[in-house]
Amino acid sequence: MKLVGTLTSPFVRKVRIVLVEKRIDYEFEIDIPWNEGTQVGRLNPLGKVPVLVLDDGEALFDSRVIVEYLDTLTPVARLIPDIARAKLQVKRLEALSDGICDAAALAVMEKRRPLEKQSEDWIARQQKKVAHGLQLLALELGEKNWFVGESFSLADIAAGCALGYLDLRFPETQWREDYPNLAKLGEKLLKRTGFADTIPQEITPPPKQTRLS
Ligand SMILES: N[C@@H](CCC(=O)N[C@@H](CS)C(=O)NCC(=O)O)C(=O)O
Repeated sequence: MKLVGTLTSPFVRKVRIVLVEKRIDYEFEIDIPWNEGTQVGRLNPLGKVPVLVLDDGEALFDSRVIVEYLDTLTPVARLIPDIARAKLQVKRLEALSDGICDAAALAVMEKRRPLEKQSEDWIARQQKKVAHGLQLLALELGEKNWFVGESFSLADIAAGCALGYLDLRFPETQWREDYPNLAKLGEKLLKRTGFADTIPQEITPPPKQTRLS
């Protein structure tokens, strides 16, 4: 299977981490949907990454559908619990973390527009969602080791990706100072290969086809 995405997207990172945790081999194709010549629109009419292209050619999107599918492929490292209530908690926290990323990305895009076209209100609105989202994430984690139950799950992966994305796009966000419990979780997550190997960076992409396992 082939994953199409960028090195900065938190949604792509979530999928890459799930692939590592589940020990699934895949090919990674870097395609930036904003660039001229992007092929993303051929795979996903919404023009967004990640897209997972299955061996039979079917293209899966978005990241939540992809990770749910990947979790069914092998019993190695189950990331979404079978028990309905726990699954709901994991998916809710994933939605919260993804929502933080959506709002942060919208604020970034607005800031990239010419100054005279930018809306301060719009940026403030998105920043408020990020701030409130972080507040709830910290509350939900409390003093626990992991977000749901006693074990690492997709909720921890999604939250870690949101925190990493804030470091990339809003390094001035004081989430570590404001929420020491999230800071502790962030440190713990970075000890996992999947997280350590996918820290988002704005760098020149490597050659288009890269074999990863
Ligand atoms: N809900 C989607 C969000 C995907 C998304 O927003 N991807 C961004 C990159 S971070 C993108 O491809 N944007 C291109 C565009 O909006 O045209 C998911 O979870 O996969």
